[in-house]
Amino acid sequence: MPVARPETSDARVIAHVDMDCFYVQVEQRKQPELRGLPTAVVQYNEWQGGGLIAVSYEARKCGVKRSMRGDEAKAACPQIQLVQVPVARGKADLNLYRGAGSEVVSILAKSGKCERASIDEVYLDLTDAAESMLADAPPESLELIDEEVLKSHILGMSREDGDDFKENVRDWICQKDADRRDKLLSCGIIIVAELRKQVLKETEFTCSAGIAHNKMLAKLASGMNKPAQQTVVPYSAVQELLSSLPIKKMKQLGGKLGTSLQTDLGIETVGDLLQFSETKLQEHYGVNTGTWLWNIARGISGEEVQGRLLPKSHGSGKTFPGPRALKSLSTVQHWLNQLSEELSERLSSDLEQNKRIASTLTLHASAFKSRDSDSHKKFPSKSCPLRYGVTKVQEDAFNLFQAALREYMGPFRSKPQGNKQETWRITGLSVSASKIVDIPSGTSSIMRYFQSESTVPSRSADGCVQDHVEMAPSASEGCSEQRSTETQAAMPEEDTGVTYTLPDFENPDKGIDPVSEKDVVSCPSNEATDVSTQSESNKGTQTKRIGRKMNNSKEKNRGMPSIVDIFKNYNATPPSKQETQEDSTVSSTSKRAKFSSSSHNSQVNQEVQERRETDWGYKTDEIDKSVFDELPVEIQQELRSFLRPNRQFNTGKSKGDGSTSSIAHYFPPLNR
Ligand code: TTP
Repeated sequence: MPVARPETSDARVIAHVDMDCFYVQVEQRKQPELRGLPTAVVQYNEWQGGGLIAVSYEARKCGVKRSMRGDEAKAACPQIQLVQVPVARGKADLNLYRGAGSEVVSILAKSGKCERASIDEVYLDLTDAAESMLADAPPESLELIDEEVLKSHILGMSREDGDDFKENVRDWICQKDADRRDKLLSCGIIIVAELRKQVLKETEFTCSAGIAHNKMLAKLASGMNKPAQQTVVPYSAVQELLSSLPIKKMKQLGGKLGTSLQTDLGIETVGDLLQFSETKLQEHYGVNTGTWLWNIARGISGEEVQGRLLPKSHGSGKTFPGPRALKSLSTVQHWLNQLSEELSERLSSDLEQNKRIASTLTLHASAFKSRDSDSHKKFPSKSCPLRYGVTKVQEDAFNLFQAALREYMGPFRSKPQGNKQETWRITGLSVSASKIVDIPSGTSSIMRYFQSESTVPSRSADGCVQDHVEMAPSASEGCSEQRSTETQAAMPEEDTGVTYTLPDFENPDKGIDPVSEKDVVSCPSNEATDVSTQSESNKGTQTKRIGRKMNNSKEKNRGMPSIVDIFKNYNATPPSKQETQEDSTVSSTSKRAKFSSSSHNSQVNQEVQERRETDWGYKTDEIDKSVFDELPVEIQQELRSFLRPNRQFNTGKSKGDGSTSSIAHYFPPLNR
């Protein structure tokens, strides 16, 4: 079925705000003597002066580029100031920059719906604010218009030499007979200029912005005039803008899809897509992608600004290019421990500051096989339920790695550690935490519980290892705060420390929900190394079941619910009576099989089912009863009242056989 097509008459006012040479500005605020000087932030390793990751506009004027190394930058601009990125755990520590990004977000968020898109980018939906301004104080009624507003670039407005440019801008903004869309944009221009001034005043950072009727156009516009400027895309200028925009410059068309459009359809600019009917595009690229392409050719995008001020996921990664590639399990484990430690730290502060918990841990790695013809095989990404606590994250990350490695090497090729024939090399590692949800209000003391690792029940969780297809359409858009630098990763002897190339996903259809793309492989995390063997033999099936040959006692321990599960339970849609009854009798394994067979289900259903599988799939006798007693008394009380509403889900359910199903049912009857 074709996707819904947004109205072309849509008159939203969307802004994309992008900080200018962000890391440089953060460093210059720390060391004001660097202001105005050509400056660059470099990775911490010393090789050839380190790779540049942010370059000031003064340095850019001297020909310095981000693709250069420190030594090259010095050759191009001898007076350049190179500042090293902060380092922790042998890798770049981006906390300083994350904090600075948050300062900006908190200022912008006051103006309307705000979406933090990456460490230094924000989308704003200013429609309400613009409509209010239009109703109360329309631009044409203003006596004074701020200089910053008058410096705006309005696409489609001619800039002839000798014109009084600012006067032209004033006329455009104040025109009485403009259509409503342009009038709303004029209000947007005034609001954004004011916001940018406020950001500068409060943080000392300059930023640039794009203002348009949708996110796609606003993002395109924000990069057109930098630094410290804003660009507007009136509805009437959209076609001209797209007709000259190289196809690869469009978000999500930088990769394979863009290449296919060039080679298969002979398309060079986004405007060239106009020659193809929607049906033709759908024939080539499928229904959703075809419609999406048809829409973008017309500047149509229905993507909403999400009200999200916090990152959607957390990630910690490092690359090991060239001779630095990792070649033994012990070095991989060392680095995974470092990355997991950083990730855990960030999860803890997210929990403490924002009362949010993440529920999925994912391992990505890039690798190659030196003696293999199959060296282009991708290293599979793996996910499992996230258990809080540094050592648990470390343990699970390493298990995921081993599972992925076995799959990567194939069942008969994996060589024991230390064997000279070992052929794998790891050039990038990252661990990330996703599916982050708010903890319901009124559970404040639970924070302390999470913070103290030692109090977390410490048994192995029921791991659910999954082939992970993607986290988000792009690292940046997904706001995982990791940056993709393929060029840097390709450099010899690079130890970037900062960046790690996440999977690149150009196909917009795949950007909807990673859950739907997963190839679920379930096994206890401590048996994750069995994954490859088992999954190989199950090729072609949607769901691979493995590692379930546990004896009874192991089976009992397996069900140890983490506190995260308890929260999930609370958040989950209550299952119907029938479903709950099924849960009490059907093992989670067989339910998985059932879920996997309903391939017609929608993505949403898959997600809900997946949640239920985790939330309601425990038999009472699978739950270690000591878990509740391990909790501090105050938490027990809190949890009791917290879980009480769930009791009613089970009313009417068969009881008395000792196998009633849900964790929620298990917890309330406490005698302490
Ligand atoms: P960008 O917004 O891409 O660039 P920028 O802010 O430095 O410069 P511009 O004014 O052109 O927008 O990236 C934001 C920050 O992210 C950047 O300052 C440093 C960091 N970064 C990396 O660490 N590695 C990368 O590959 C990129 C592109 C950015």
